[in-house]
Amino acid sequence: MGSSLLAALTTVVVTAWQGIAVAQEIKLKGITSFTEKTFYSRGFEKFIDKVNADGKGIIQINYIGGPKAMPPFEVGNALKNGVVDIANVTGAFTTNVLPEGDAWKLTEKPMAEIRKNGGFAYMMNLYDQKMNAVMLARHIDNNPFHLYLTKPITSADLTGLKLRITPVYRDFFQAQGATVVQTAPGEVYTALERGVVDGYGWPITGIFDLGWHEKTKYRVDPGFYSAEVSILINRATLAKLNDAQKKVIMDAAAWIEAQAADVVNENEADIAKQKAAGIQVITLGADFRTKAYEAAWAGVVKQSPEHGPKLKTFFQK
Ligand code: 173
Repeated sequence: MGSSLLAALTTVVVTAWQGIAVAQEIKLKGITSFTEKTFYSRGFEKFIDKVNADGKGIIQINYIGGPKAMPPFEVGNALKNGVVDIANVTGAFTTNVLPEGDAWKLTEKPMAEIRKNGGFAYMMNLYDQKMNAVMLARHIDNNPFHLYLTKPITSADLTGLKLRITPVYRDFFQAQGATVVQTAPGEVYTALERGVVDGYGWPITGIFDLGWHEKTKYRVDPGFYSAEVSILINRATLAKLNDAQKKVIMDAAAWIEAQAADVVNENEADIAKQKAAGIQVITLGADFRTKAYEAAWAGVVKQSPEHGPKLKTFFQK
C-alpha cells in the first residue's frame, strides 16, 4: 500500500471515529433567570454539576449564565423557540408565553402529591402546548413570599404605597390599594435607592444576595404563597436524547426536586439573618394571607377561565 493511500485511509478512519465520539456527547445550552450563584440559581447549578459529572462523554450542560446573558422575562420565549435547551425560571417570568405558569405559587400540597393527583400532568399539557417545554424539577417550594418596606404600615391597607412587583404579587398588592411597578430582580436595588418604590415583593430568602437588606426597614408577616423555581427543558431537545442521556437528566432532576423540602431550613436561616440586620417585623392578622390567596386565584381564573378553576382543584388544600 502506498504511503499516501495509507494516510488517506487513516484520515477517513480518524474522521469517522471523531464523528461517532461527537454524536455520542450532546451539549445543551443552559440559562438561569436569577443572578448566577445567588439563592434561586443554586439548585440549578447543583443540577448542572451533577449532570456534567454523571454525563461525562454522553451529555453536558454548557451554563451560559444569568440575567447578564438574557433578561429574565425573555427566558420563556427563548426556551419555546429552542434558543436555549434548558432553563432555570419561575412561572411569573414566563407569563408572556404561559399565563397559567404563575399559578404554581398557589400550590398548598407537596409536588409529590401534585404529580399524583393529575395536577402536574394538567400543567405539563399547558407547558407542552404554549412553551414547547417540559418541567423537569421544581427545586424551590415551601418558601413564602413577603412584602418588604422602607416605611411602616399599620394595617393591610397599602393605599399610597408604590411597590415593586412581578406577576406574583400584582393582583394582591393592587387589591390592597397599592400602586405597582414591575421590575426584574436586578433593578430592585436601584429602585429602592432612588426612592422610586416604597417596598417590594420577594420570598423570605435571598434579600442579602443583591444587597437589598441595606435599603429594607420592615418585613410584613405573615408570608403568603409558595415560591416556585423550576428547571425546564425544550421539548425537541428532550426528544432527541437517547435513553442513557435521558437517564442522566431525569435522575439529576428527581435528586434536586427532592431537596425542595430542605428549603424550610434556608427560610429559618434568613429570618434570623434579617433580624440580625435590624429589619423589623410588622405582623398583620392571618386575613392578610387569606386575602393574598383570594386575590391571586381571582386573577388566575380571570386570566384563564378555562384552566384556572381546574388548577384550583389540583393545587388548593
Ligand atoms: O419577585 C420576583 O422576582 C419573583 O417573582 C420571584 C419568584 C420566585 C422566586 C423568587 C422571586
